[in-house]
Amino acid sequence: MKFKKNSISIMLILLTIFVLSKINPSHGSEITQNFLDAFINKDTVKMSSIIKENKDKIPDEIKALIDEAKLPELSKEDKETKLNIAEIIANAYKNVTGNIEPLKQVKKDAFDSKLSPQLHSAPVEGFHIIEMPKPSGDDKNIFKPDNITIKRGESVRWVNTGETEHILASMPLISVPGLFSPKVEAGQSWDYKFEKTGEYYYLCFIHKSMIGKVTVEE
Ligand SMILES: [Cu+2]
Repeated sequence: MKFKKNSISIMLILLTIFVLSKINPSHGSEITQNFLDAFINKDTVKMSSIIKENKDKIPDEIKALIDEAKLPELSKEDKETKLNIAEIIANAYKNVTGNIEPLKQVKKDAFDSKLSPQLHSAPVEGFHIIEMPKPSGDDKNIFKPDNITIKRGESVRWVNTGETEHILASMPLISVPGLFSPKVEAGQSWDYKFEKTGEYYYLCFIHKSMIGKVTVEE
């Protein structure tokens, strides 16, 4: 628990630094802009009061930012900035109202935006195969494929075809929980049978940018 709390506060600090370095004066509506001004001035009292005064409108503000982030003409950097701003507002909204749903949605969308298009995977001899290959050239460690849809009751086998070890874990907050592998050494594999439907968001505990998703349908 302590570890989680620490890593969440470190994430928030990193996010804050990142957003502060990217902010330009043209993000969203007046409410969003006022909130960002308060955020830049580290005026937490004002941030809370903006959320309180506009409680009913905030989920739509967040949704608008997410929709803007999906516009195809936006650069990757602008997309990330929009989603980061949405996350900060959603986080403040959660703190004021106790409603965590908008924050979950932002985090899911931010995660989804980093994945390849969803693939309807076909099992081979009872397993959907996801490789963890050796990084080549500029490539980082990845799950390949990183975004598959399977049926309930089916199994996935993660095969480490690379040279370094990996540990798979469900993302807190946004994932159906349950994925947590032991160390998967080079040349080894790990199997998991999906008994529950839903969206499983996961990452490698060692290489945090190594992410994947398994969607389990009925
Ligand atoms: Cu890894």
